Amino acid sequence: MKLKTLLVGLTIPLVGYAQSFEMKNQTLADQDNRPAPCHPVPHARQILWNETEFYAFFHYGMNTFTGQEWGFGNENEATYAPTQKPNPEQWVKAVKAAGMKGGIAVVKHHDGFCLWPTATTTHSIARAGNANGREANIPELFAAASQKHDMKYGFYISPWDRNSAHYGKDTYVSEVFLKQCEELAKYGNEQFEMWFDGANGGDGYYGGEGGSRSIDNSIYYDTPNLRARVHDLAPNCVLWGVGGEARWIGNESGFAGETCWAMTDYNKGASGGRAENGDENGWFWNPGESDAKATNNGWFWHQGESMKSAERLFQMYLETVGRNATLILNCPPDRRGLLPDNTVDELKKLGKMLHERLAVPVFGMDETTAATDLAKSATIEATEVRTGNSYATDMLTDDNKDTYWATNDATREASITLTWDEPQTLRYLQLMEPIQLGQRIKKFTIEYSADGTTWKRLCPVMETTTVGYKRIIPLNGSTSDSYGEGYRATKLRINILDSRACPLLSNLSVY
Ligand code: FUL
Repeated sequence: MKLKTLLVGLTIPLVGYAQSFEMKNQTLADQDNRPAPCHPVPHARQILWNETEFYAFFHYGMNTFTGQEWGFGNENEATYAPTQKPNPEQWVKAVKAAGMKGGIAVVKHHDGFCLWPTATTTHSIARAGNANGREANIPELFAAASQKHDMKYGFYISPWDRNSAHYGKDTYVSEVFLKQCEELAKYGNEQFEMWFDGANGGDGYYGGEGGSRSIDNSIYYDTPNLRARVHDLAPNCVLWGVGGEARWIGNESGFAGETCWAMTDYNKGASGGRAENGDENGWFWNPGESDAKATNNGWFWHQGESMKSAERLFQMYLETVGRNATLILNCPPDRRGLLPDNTVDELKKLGKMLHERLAVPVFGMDETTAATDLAKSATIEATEVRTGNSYATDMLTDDNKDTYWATNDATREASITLTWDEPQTLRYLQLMEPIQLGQRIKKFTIEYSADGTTWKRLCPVMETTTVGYKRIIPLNGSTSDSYGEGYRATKLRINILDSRACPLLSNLSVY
């Protein structure tokens, strides 16, 4: 009886949160001796999402014209009047030059104003103040530009709607919000993420009724139904935040914890306790996304807007993408519906840095100017290689995320040593786990040797605990001044000291 109750209790959240708990062949029956997955493991769409790594956020809409950050919902639609025809293709090209792989356009913020003509409300561009506004269907143009430039894309649709008379009632969810999500899901089934902010309730215009509406985020939006309906139309679209398939990293400053698990414990709240760190024992695959501003002011464009420096943005990249989170970097278009020149320029500088320091492929940059991956010219040896054909250390440098180095099942500690014939200058170490088999590594250290016999510890002040989808360690231990002089070395050693199951690594790069 007790067991039955327990099983029922277990089944509900697992189904609800789209986890894959499929049993794989276990070691003895499997001739390839494939390591068993260490649960929880991501859904295939969550793996694809993780591979997007670095993408843009475009906050643009009614607030761009009122100068506000949170519109009340009573704005006259005619206030939305771009001085030129908005050009999302310019946005997409600018962020591609920064090494980004996609973007999310805000097409409805909390004020409820929709940047596409929709059957669900009159508070939309259909009543914009000029033809530039009325004729630019932003999701349609953004989707087309992203497809043309081979960039992933998705939309931010605020669940909280301060304009709608229905908000707070059941009719809002069934007749407005779900329908809007479905309308947007139809702008291309290759969308990678829908962004559902957690801000909700409180006061608003609410169709003229005003007052305050309070809802319970965890049940009001009928999330299981929302997930099913969006996934029918866009199967690889991860529903962020309220959707429960990826989590907020817990701050808007552009950093994840040095320890960062992709799992959370739902019992500790929607973010699963400390969102910056995740939870080693969490039941849900709920990976972290860090939303941060490239500018110094609000999420929306404001007069006199200035950009953060490329060096500061590079630091954010190291502290998010380099710590097993994704980075969604906000670049707000102005009243012309264009990214300002200073944004475009700084993004270009960032792209150059990522390319020259970490070999990030950047459109328009020559491969010969990319950082050299020194792991490819090293002899790599491990203290142990799993019995079987395909788990040797050469899997670490074959540029294939599906192949990996592995140890035998009982092993929790192992070292990997890279040796070069000539001394090399080392600055960054990048490691990746094959997350389709779960996140495993709990602790590691890094050492180098200049003469090949004596060893010195690198970056002892950083927590070198988790790896996950991707970990990038600046070897001098500083993310703000990471490039520096580097270390002259003939050997580099990574010592894995603990792991949730036998350790696996799919990639090892050194720059
Ligand atoms: C927040 C919103 O309330 C902000 O306005 C912004 O859209 C940010 C990305 O998410 O929670």
